[in-house]
Amino acid sequence: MKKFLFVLLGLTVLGCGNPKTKKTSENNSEKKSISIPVFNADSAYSYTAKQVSFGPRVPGTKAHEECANWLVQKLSGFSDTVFVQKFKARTYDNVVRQGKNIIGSFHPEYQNRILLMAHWDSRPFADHDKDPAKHRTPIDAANDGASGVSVLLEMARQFHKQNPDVGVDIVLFDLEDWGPPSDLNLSGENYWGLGSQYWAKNPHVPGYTAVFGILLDMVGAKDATFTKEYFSRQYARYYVDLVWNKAFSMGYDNYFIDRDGYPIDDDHKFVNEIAGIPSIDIIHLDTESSNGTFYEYWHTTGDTMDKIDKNTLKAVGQVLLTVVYQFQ
Ligand code: AHN
Ligand code: ZN
Repeated sequence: MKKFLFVLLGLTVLGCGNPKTKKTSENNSEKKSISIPVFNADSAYSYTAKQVSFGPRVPGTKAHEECANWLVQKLSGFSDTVFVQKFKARTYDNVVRQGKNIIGSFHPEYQNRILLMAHWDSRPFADHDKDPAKHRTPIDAANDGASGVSVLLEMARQFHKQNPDVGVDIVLFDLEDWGPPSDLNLSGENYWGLGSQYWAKNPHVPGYTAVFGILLDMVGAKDATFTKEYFSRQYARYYVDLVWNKAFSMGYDNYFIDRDGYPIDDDHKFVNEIAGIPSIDIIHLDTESSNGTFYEYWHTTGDTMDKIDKNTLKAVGQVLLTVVYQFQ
């Protein structure tokens, strides 16, 4: 049965009560032989390309609206329940903007849940572009946004074909990337992650919680390096080790690096601090890049489709499918 729920400004329009019956297989501690689906990187790549084809998904634009409709349509085809959470948030420039968090749930009746997250909006400013004339140009956000969403959509497609025996929520945050342009030197406020701050204060299901969360941020570039981001280690060390050790055992130690990374004010920080769900960030950190912290084309007009490599999408997607299907 498909349910299609719209949650508008935090008000549930259609209720979603907890079903009385629980699947007896839930919380079954017996060891079962579990088959893990194969993550299809061609499919994930096509989902990245589709998002980029709308143009920069900047809140308030036609591209943003069209992409939202497409994401809802895709998630509706794969998950048991879809929630569209509309919200208003004030950006650094004191303008109140409309955002839409888009959520797809699998086994909504299960207590045991894994939270999977990415942001789907595009940054309105290429403030780290080497050409200063482009510092207010919106970005394609192929990697910084679309890549994480595309991995989660391909995972959703696999969940639909073969349900994992755990509840899963895919949360696509809006308005992550409207933080102040760097030349304004504004800091110290929570200007980033406006969609995740809203969701953490107003989850799509009242009282929602999950065992742990995983945020994907810039997971599509060639030769990406995912070091162990600081807040992830502070709040969810066990899950950092779980994911990284799984990646090592699968031969993906060229992407998942056994080294500590800087603290990043990303969506997972709010999910940890406000919602209290231990959450990690799989984020492309690179201290050798020209920006000194992130992937080379971060917040530049160069964050385009040609930077996306199927091998990276595959590594992240296959590791996460393994973590989800082996979870018990
Ligand atoms: C800051 O730079 C403070 N936060 C970065 C979070 C982010 C932006 N991830 C992707 N785009
Ligand atoms: Zn960004």
